[in-house]
Amino acid sequence: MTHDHNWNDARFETRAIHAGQDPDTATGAVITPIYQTSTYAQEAIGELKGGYEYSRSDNPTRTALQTALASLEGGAWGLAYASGLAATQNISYLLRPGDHVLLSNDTYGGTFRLFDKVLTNYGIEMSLADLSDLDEARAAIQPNTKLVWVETPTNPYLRIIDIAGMAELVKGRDIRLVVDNTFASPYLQQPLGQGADLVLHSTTKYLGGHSDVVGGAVIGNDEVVYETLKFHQNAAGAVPGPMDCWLTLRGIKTLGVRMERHSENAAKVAAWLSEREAVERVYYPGLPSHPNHEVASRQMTSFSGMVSFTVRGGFEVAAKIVENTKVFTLAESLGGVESLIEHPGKMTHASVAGTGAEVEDTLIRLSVGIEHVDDQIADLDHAISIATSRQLIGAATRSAD
Ligand code: P1T
Repeated sequence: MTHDHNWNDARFETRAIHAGQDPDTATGAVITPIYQTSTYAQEAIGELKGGYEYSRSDNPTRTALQTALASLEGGAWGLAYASGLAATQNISYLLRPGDHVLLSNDTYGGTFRLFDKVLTNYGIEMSLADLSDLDEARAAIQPNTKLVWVETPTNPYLRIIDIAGMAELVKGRDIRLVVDNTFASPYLQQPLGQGADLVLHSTTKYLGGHSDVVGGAVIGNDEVVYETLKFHQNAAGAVPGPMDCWLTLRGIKTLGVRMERHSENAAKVAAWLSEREAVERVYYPGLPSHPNHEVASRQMTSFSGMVSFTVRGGFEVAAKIVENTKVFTLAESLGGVESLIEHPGKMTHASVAGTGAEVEDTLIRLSVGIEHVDDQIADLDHAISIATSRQLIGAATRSAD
């Protein structure tokens, strides 16, 4: 399988369908085949037929995915991994003992756990700061800082970090700026064009888009970094299987239309929640009241499908809401066509407990899917009324005592 045509001049939606995905040269198959093989016949010792030797090192279905990912992020290269965290681990191989990593204080719990509980055992130092505040970010950079790890929008508070501002801040220093672009997807935001050195994805989310595969990716432009990461992709071996690569490619083809609808629905859900008595605060970068709305409007083309909110009445009310929706399934993860709801404090961000980066226990996170928005809103309305009417009944009973 070869990729003769360079699709990089085509528009995003065209690249999503064609980049790295030319018809198979061996058979004409229009859709990239799942090369379900671990190894490849050699003509003579070390003489490869089609450039492939062993599927941990390379596999044609993975090559197609990597080419597509690079094209969508506007990078020179892409590398795919078994999960988003495997991709994060791979980037950590750029570090040496004594190096320091600065992370946003609002970051996916698993990313925080990898730096805090695993990489610190190997001499990597880390600290947290609110990177949506550039002055705080500047003050938090240390002489041994080698990576600044930006997630934007952040998980779960949907803060926006100014990518171009952060790039300016690390310029001229021996620091790499990594942007975890999972919540936005390359359709809405392309960090390399705004000065980031590397882009990371949990392809499990919007890129895969159907909650049927776990994967990760790193995209960049620097060839020396590529050689190091590519070496470790093979040497450490956390690679995705061909079926997983194929599912991710299949998802990527519809990324543009899905992100349009995710964003449209989430904007309506966020506006509706903002008007509810039971809702204390809504976090959505598309709301003009969001503190980073201006930065979001500058660096994203729309605001994606993630909405977080806090409720009045404590943990009990939050728990009742997440346990009483039907269109929104109570589950971790995000970015699929179906809506999900979760309690970050007890679920995705349980690993930040006791670290100072905790989330409120009245916080609920929504991954707004592409079902009809009226059904999504009716579902939330129903769950909120169950949760709050129980609270009212409880209050009435207490006052009658
Ligand atoms: O789950 P995995 O594919 O390993 O990706 C980790 C990851 C990395 N970055 C971000 C921004 C993420 O949200 C995640 C995974 N997040 C969830 C499972 C979640 O529900 O938030």
